[in-house]
Amino acid sequence: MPSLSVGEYSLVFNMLSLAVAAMFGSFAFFVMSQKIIGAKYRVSMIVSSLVVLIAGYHYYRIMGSWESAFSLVNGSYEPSGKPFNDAYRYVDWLLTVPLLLVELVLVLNLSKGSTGPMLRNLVIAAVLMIGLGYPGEISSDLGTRNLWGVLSTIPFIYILVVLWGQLGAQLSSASESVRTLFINTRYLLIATWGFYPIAYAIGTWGGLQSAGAIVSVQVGYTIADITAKCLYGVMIFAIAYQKSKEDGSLPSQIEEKQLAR
Ligand code: RET
Repeated sequence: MPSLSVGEYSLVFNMLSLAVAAMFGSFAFFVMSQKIIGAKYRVSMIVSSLVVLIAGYHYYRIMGSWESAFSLVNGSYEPSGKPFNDAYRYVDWLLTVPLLLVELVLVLNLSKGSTGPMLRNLVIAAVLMIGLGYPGEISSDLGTRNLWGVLSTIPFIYILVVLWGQLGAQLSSASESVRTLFINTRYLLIATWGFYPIAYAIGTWGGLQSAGAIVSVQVGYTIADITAKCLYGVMIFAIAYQKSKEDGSLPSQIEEKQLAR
C-alpha cells in the first residue's frame, strides 16, 4: 500500500460510508415496497432486499479494513502494515451478482421452461467472471492482472449479451410504460456493469499500486455498486409496480375490487 494524502484517504472513506448508508437505506425501502406491489413480483423485491443487506454488511467491513490499513503520521496516511482486505468485495459480488441476475430474470416473468436453464448459465458465467477476476485484482504484476482481467471479460460479455437480448425480447410485448422501463434498465445495466472492468483497468494502467490507482479503483467500484444494487433495485421496483398495475394485482386495486363487490 502506498501512503495517501488526507484528501485521498478521506475520499475513499467517505465513499465507503455513503455506500453503507445507501445499502441499508435501500434495504428499508425494498422491504417496505413489497406491500405495495402484486404478489407475483414480491420475490424480486425480497431478492433486492437481500442484495443490499449483504452489501451493507460487506461495506461496513471494507470501511473497517480501510481504516485499519492506514495510520495518520505527520499529516499523511501511511500504511499501517495491516493488509487492506479486497476479498470482502469479491465475496460480496460472488453472493450478490447471482442474486441480481435472479431478480432481473424473475421480473421478466418468462415462461417456466426457459427461466431455469437461462438462470443456471448466467449464474455459472457470473461465478467464472468473479473467480477469474480475483487473482488479477490481488496481483501487482501487470501481465498477471491483464491475463486474469481478459479471462474474466469473456463470461462478462456472455452475461451482457444474454441479458441485453432477453430484455430486448420483452420490448415488443410490453406496454408503452413498461417498455420505457425495460429500455432504461438495459442502459443502466450496460452503464453500471461496464464500470467494473473500467475501474479494474484504471487500477492496472494508472500505475500499479500508486495512490491514484488505488483511490480510483475503490471509488469506482463503490459508485458502480451503489448504482448496480440500489438504483437497479429501484428500477426493478418500478417495473414490478407498473406490471402489477397493468395486470390489476396492486394490493390497492384488489382492495378496491373487494369493496366494490
Ligand atoms: C472484474 C475483473 C476484470 C474484468 C471484469 C470484471 C467484472 C466485474 C463485474 C462485476 C459486477 C458486479 C456487480 C455487483 C453488484 O452487486 C471482476 C472487475 C469484466 C461486472 C454487478
